[in-house]
Amino acid sequence: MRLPQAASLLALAAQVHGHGYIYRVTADNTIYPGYDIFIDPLLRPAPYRIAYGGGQTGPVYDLNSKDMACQGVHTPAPGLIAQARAGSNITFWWSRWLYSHKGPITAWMAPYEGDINDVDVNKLEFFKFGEETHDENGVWGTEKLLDETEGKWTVKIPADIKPGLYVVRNEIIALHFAVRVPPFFATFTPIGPQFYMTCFAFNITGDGTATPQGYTFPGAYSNNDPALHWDLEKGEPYPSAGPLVYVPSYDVELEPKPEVIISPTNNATADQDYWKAQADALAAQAATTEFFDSIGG
Ligand SMILES: *[C@@H]1O[C@H](CO)[C@@H](O)[C@H](O)[C@H]1NC(C)=O
Ligand SMILES: *[C@@H]1O[C@H](CO)[C@@H](O)[C@H](O)[C@H]1NC(C)=O
Ligand SMILES: *[C@@H]1O[C@H](CO)[C@@H](O)[C@H](O)[C@H]1NC(C)=O
Ligand SMILES: [Cu+2]
Repeated sequence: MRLPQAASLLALAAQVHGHGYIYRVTADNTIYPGYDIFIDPLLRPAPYRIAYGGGQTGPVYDLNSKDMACQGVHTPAPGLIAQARAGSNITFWWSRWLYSHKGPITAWMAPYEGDINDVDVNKLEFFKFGEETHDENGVWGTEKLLDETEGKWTVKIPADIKPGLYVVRNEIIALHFAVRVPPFFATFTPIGPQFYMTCFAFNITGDGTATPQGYTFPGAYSNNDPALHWDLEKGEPYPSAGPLVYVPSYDVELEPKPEVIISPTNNATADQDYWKAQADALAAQAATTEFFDSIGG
C-alpha cells in the first residue's frame, strides 16, 4: 500500500480548488469509506468502499450532461454494498464545504438489479427522498455543514420502499453563480447552477412495496426551472428544484444498530495509515477552502 505524501496532498488540494467531497458514509450505523479524492487514487489496491470512483470534486455545470447522474468518473464501481434497513438513517460525511456555495442538499435513490459493475447510471430512475434548503432565518443547510454538523448530513431511507438494491445519490446544488459571477471569477466561470454529487451502492431490507416514480439523469432537472436560476440575494423562500421529495406512506420505529466501522484496507496496520492520511488530507483541503472563503469564492 502506497501512501500520499503531505506535499502532494497540498498540491492536489490546490488543484481541485478545495471543493468538498464525501469521504465517509454511515448507513444504519455502519461506517463505510466514501470516496477520498486525495487518498483513493494513490492506493494500491483501491480501498473497499461503497462509493463510485469519483475522480474530481469540481461541479457539473451542464444539467443535460451524462455526468449529472454520478459525476464524470464511474469506474471502478463500488466494491462494497452498504446494508441498511428501510426507515434507518444515512449520514454523508462531507469534507469542508464553502460558505459561498449555498444551495439545496438533496438525496436520491434508484433501484437496480444484478451486478453493480453492469449498472448504466444514466438509465437509473432516481426519486428524491431528502432535501434541505434553508431554514426560516434564511440559513442554508450548506452553511450548517460548516457551522453546526461538522460536515455531516443525515437523511432517512423511506420506511415503505420495496427492499432491494439501490444506487443512492447525494447532491449539493451551489447557486452562488446561478445568476451572476463575482468580479474575481468573471473570466473563467460559467453562470448557472453548479451540481456536486456522488453515488453509492446500497442493499435495503424491509417489507415495503412502494416504488416511487423516478427520473433519469440527465432529465430530472429542467433548465427552465426558476429554482436553478435563483438569486441568493432575493431572500425569498426557496421553491426547491426538480421533482418533489417522496413522502413515505408510513414510518417505522427501528432499534438503532450498534456502531460498526468497515475497514478500508482489510488490514489493521494499513487502516491506521489510511485514517492518518485522511486526517491530513481533510486538513489540507480545509485550508484551501478557507482561502477561497476569504476571497468570497
Ligand atoms: C441484499 O440483502 C439481502 C437480504 O439480507 C441478501 O439476501 C442479499 O444477498 C443481499 N444482496 C447483495 C448484493 O448484497
Ligand atoms: C435515526 O436518527 C434519529 C435521530 O438521530 C435517531 O433517533 C434514530 O434512532 C435513528 N434510527 C436508527 C434506526 O438508527
Ligand atoms: C498490512 O499493512 C502493512 C502496512 O502497510 C504492511 O506492512 C503489511 O504487509 C500488510 N499486511 C498484509 C497481510 O498485507
Ligand atoms: Cu466552486
